[in-house]
Amino acid sequence: SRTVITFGTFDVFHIGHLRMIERAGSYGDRLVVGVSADELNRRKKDRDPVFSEGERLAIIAALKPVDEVFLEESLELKRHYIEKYAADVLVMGDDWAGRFDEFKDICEVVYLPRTPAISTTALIEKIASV
Ligand code: C2G
Repeated sequence: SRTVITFGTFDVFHIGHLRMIERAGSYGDRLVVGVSADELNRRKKDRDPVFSEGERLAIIAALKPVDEVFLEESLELKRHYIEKYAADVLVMGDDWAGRFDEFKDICEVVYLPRTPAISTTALIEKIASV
């Protein structure tokens, strides 16, 4: 059996997130998703997520292709998470292309193209302008 791992914030869940999770799942038969913690977002982004980590985690856990979820507490723990969940494949959006090549010694690393023209930031702007 093949385990796939992917990571994301998945804030204001949208079709681009769903497509990524579905495509990630197709690379194996067990899909594990690391949902980035509020504290991790606070460190790497200019705004706090709209939905809390508990809410984002609950949404991802309820998706059909997802077998297991956990909170991603730090970007530096990727190797640890890959090993802990015995992932055979790491799937990431191509906005991260090349950034996780260092893990090719323990798993396959795949970058998939993002769904064009949709993002959480664009959605927030669209809603704010209604
Ligand atoms: N995504 C996509 N198409 C979009 C928007 C997002 O395919 N239009 C994908 C991203 O490429 C990513 C996943 O959906 O694979 C989650 O996106 P984000 O929540 O933006 O993830 P990010 O904040 O980049 O978190 O450890 C890495 C981080 O946790 C990744």
